[in-house]
Amino acid sequence: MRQNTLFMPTLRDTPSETDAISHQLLLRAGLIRQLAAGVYSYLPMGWRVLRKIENIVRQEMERAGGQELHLPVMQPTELWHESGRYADYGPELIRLKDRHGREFALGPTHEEVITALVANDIKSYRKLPITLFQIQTKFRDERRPRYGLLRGREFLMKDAYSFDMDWEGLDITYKAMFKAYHQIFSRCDLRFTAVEADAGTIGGEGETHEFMVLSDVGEDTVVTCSSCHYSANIEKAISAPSSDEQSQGEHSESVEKLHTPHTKTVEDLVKLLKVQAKDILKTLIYVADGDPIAVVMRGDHNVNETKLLNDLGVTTIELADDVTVLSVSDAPHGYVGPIGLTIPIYMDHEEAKIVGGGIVGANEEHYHLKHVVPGVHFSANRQGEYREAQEGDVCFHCGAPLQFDRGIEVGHVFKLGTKYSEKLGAKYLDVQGKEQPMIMGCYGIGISRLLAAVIEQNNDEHGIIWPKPLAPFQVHIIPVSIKDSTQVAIAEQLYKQMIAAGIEVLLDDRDERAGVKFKDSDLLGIPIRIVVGKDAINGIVEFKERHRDERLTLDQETVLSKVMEAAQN
Ligand code: 9G3
Repeated sequence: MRQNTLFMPTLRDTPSETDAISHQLLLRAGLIRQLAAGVYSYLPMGWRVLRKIENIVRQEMERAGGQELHLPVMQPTELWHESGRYADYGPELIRLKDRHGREFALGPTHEEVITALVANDIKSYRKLPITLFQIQTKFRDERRPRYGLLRGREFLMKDAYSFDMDWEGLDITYKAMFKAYHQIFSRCDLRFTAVEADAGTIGGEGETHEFMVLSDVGEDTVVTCSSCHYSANIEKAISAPSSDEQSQGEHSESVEKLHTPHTKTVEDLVKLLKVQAKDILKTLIYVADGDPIAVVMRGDHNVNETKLLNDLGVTTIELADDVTVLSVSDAPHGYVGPIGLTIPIYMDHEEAKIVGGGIVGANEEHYHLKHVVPGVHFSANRQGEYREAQEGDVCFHCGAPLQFDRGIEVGHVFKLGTKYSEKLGAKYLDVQGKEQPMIMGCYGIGISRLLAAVIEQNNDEHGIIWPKPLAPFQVHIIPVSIKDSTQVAIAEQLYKQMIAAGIEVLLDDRDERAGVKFKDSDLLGIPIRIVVGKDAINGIVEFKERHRDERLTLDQETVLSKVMEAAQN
């Protein structure tokens, strides 16, 4: 392609209010433009890369046995009523009415649509298992779209859905998808890790994994063991406090009432009583599906609300407001304690080990109680895994230190079981002629998010450094001055030669200063650059790769073979 005609509006300066490097570079290199918050246009260079990502995904999904189809964006909301999810997502589910007043949702995902489709046309075990996938625009009205393509309101997703006869079959399909995901992210030259994830409200009955690209703009926290390679999203991660973390506390003495004025937080209490946070047992009041509950947690630990929600088997969980706190404890939060509460008390099984007793709220404003021993002075209705893993914890498997990294979720695979097939009637007749529900899985990759994630991991101060399989072009030919007829002639000759050899090549035929050409070339990040400068008269050109500083001077005749060899590896 000739750059003079190419629609690639580069920006010299960093656009304001962009807080992710990928967002800045996508805008500066002229790959995307924002139409509205979280809504983007892909310009030619951005679209070329997106299509390359799509094709890698397509190839690997087909290699894993998936069949590509294409589902509508407009989904009758009857399906969402049938699946019972209509009310689950609130304003995030974008709805509209057609001219007849019928309500549709703009598809945020397609479990309902695909399951209704399969329910209609697959009835026999002979047609199972089957995995169908699409690459489709999704709509999710995020409250705060941000970081450019990393969290948009309209984005491109590959979503696949599998239908098996039984759980054993699903296990085989799940493993095949898992392997395909490894292939996909490896071919995109990404550093990624698969982590155990929380099945969340999608109600997956089985395991679920997320594929995370490590990056400091990632919104997820990944907990990884440095030795046994346990890895999980912090929403799900379990860990053990390091042994010296165990609260020593004094041996158990009788409970003592302390006057602790104006100590609404753990920090206030630590300061006033000159104790450590781990000697305090804080009592948090939550409302779970409308009912108040108490969670008792060590002062230096945090509640993992996802674990709490899953353990209680409720749909919603949130911290109680001040009125609710007063109604269950007679004291404002900060002075709430477990002794005397009449609501259910949940305690993390680690907290139960607080030897020597801890300091708790006295359920009386400006007072706390000391030497309170769980199981002696109060008992929890239930002990479970409610604590959020934190820095300093050790692996519960092998005791090694845990690492905490931020990650961008680029893929998510789920074992769904019968959650949708039951509701939407996807049943098949088994070999005995008996009707059985299909066992489903679903598998997503954020395609547009992947484009941004690749840039997050492949950039320097000059711009993007595309992994070769994804670059918009393989070679960038730059004649230093288009006023020099020799340089233009040789550049054109090399350009035609490479096109004939099937190489994707961009020729910078613009009438621009050399500096501008080189800056744009570094910004766009094409892997191989051929500069045709003053030595062209002697048939000498310069060869440079974007990810290396070294420059080679080559005879014009050897350029093609050098490019062919460099383009492959
Ligand atoms: C909604 C809205 C947002 C959503 C969903 C539904 C996330 C929703 C989970 C999934 C699960 C998998 C198939 C591909 C892989 C992920 N956000 N999820 O179901 F109505 Cl507004 O999408 N779906």
